[in-house]
This record gives sequence, structure tokens and C-alpha cells, in this order.
Amino acid sequence: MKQLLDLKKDFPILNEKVNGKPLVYLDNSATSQKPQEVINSITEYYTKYNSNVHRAVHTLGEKATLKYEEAHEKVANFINASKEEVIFTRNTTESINLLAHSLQISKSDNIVITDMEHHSNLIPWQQICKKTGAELRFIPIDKEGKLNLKQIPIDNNTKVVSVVHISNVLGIINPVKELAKLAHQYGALFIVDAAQSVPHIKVDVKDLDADFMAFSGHKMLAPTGIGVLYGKKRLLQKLPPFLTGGGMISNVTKDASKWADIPNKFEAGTPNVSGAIALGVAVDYLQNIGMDEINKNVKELVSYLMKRLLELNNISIYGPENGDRTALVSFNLLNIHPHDVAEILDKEGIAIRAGHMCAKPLMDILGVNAVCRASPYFYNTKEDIDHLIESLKKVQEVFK
Ligand code: C6P
Repeated sequence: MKQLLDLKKDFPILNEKVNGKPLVYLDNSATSQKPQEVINSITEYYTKYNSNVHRAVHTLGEKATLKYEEAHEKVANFINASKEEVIFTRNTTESINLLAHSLQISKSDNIVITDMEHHSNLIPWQQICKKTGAELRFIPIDKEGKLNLKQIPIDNNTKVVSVVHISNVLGIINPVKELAKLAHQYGALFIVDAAQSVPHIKVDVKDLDADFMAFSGHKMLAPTGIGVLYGKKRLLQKLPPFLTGGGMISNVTKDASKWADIPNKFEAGTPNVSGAIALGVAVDYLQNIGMDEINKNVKELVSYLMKRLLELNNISIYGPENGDRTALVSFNLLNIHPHDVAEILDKEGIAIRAGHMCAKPLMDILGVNAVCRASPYFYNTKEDIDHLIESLKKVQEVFK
């Protein structure tokens, strides 16, 4: 087991200087940094056994295939699924697009999402509704930013309920287990956008009773370009493929094709082999620390971040000040544009995100165009947060 103490040394980039200052990376909700083990696994693949998978009978091809299959197994164990229920995609966005295109939505259906969705769990549904004539409905949020569970617009025509697990703006942890139960009572499919939750908390698809779940490797120590779509076996078996071509068939004639078994049916073309293997290594790394430890540590950092932000004058914080939240805090400093805040922090070596967070409808509800967002991960420290707070005070001085 790895200890949480001083894990920064495992992440080479965290020794870098930015603008002459030691890097303080607080933009983990956008993408996490990568430990040396993950970086090594990519180098090892390309230097020792680079080869295509499921095609070659030579030694390299067999090794690559074995490792690629092993990665499915590791990810499956991580979320308590079985191997064939894990489909490798590019990212959360692609996973949700796959569903929106394959679920065969029709005019009489409605799709229920929430007011706090990232564009990736909004636009695919919006577009499919436009194309089919189905209706897109939203669970509203209350003044604190929590989902208003008394106003869920679900009925017997609801085909899909698709909800973000942890909001990338509010940090709120949504009650997905209860929502899954409700969706199923109405015969709807329940989808979880777990892009911000799988990196932070133990997510058990069986316990949640999610029908499908989407997440991205790059937010959980793996490289960019590898993501996951989990689906219940019986549903994936029935679902038609989104992309077609090589690697996803069992037979092809000039007139017709038969699909391969899951998950291959949904992994058309040469996949991101090194990315998938590296995701497996990232999962090993996280499990070596333990997801409960990671969750506890990040929650503590976020509470500390909240406490210290609240010490500042003229600050607005989005979402509840305490309660069921983790991963990040979004805020605005009065009369200072978030981009100016982020630019000045960058000069101090501090990386945060500023902007609409790919959640424009939520920005409209919050009544802002943009926010600042600080998002620690388990390798951050309270000193990183102290440094952020002192630098935010400097920003306020500059704009006084
Ligand atoms: N949010 C952020 O800075 P992709 O880009 O496909 O890996 O993930 C999309 C996505 C989907 N859902 C949620 C809740 C997300 O937070 C994200 C990605 C990043 O908040 C980049 S916009």
C-alpha cells in the first residue's frame, strides 16, 4: 500500500517550475497529472511490444492483446463490473455520444437530465432530441445548487435519465442511487456521468444499479484519449453499435455483417492500446493507495479550501458551503474577471481553471458568464491551498 504522504514525488511534472515558480497544480478536474508508473507503461509499450490487438498471432501482438484485455479486467474490477461490460472509448464525451446514437430514441420518448450537466451530457441528448422529436427535460436545482428532487419531470414516456454524479462546477455529489431507483420505477434507463466521481470516490456500478456509466481516464491519472463506457451486459448485448468497421465483427459478406461479442462490438477500429494499458496501471496506482483514503484526503483538502476561501472578502462561492460535495470549489472575486484571476495566479505558478466550465446553461442559472475553479487531487497539500489564498489576496490588491 502506498502512503498518502509526499506522493508528489511520483508525479514528475509537479517538480516543474512555471514562470520561475514551483508549480501548484489545482486544475485536476480538467485533467489530473500522471505518475511515473503510468508514463513508464506508455514508454514500455512503444519500446518493447508495440503491436495491434486482436489481429496478430506474432509474439508482440499476443502480448499487446493480453495487456489490453487485462486493462479491461482491471477497470471492470475497479467499478465492480465484469470484463465484457467495459468498453474503451476516447473519453466521457464519446461514451455518452455512443449511447445517444445507439439507444434508438423516438418521437414519443423524453430524456431527463439536470440543470447542472456538463455539455457532454447535454448536447448529445439535445441533438438526438432535435433529430427525433423527443423531448429533453431538466431536473431543476435549488438556491444552494442542489437538485430539486421534488421536481423531477419523469413519466412513463421517459426513456433515459442521465445525471452527473459530481458536478464539475458545484462539486455536489448527486444522489444517483435514489435517482436510479426512480428511473427504473418508470421503466427508464439510468446513465451516470461519472467523469468527476470515479477519480475521487469508490464507484460500484452494481450498488448504484446504473445501466450505463461514462468516465475519462485522463482525470484519474491515465493519459488523454482513453475513456470508458460501462453498460449492463444484457443491455449492451441488445444495443446496436455506434461505429462500425474493423475489429467489431464476427462475419462480413458484401451484403451484411454480424457483430462480435461485447465489448468488441463497440470498439471499432484500432483502439488506443497504450492508453488502455496505461489506464490499467493508473487503476493499480489508485487502488494501491485505496479509494477510501483518496476520498477522505480530497474531502479534507476541499473543506480546507472552502474554509480559507471564506476568509476572503468580496467572494462568491457556488454550491453549498458544506455537505455532500468534494473535488473542487468554484468562486468569483467581486468585480474581477475569472480570466484575470487565473492569469495572475499563473504568474505565481498556480494553475486553476477559469471560464464557463463547459456548463453554459448552469452559468446562466448562476447568473454569471464564468467562474474560477480550484480542484485539488490527493497529491496536493494544505500548503498548496495556502499559497492559492495568499495569491488571491494579491489579486484583490492589484484590482483594488
Ligand atoms: N470536464 C472540466 O474542466 P471529457 O472531455 O470527455 O474527458 O469529459 C467531459 C466531461 C463530462 N462530464 C463532466 C462532469 C466533466 O467534468 C467533463 C470534463 C472538464 O470540468 C473539461 S471541460
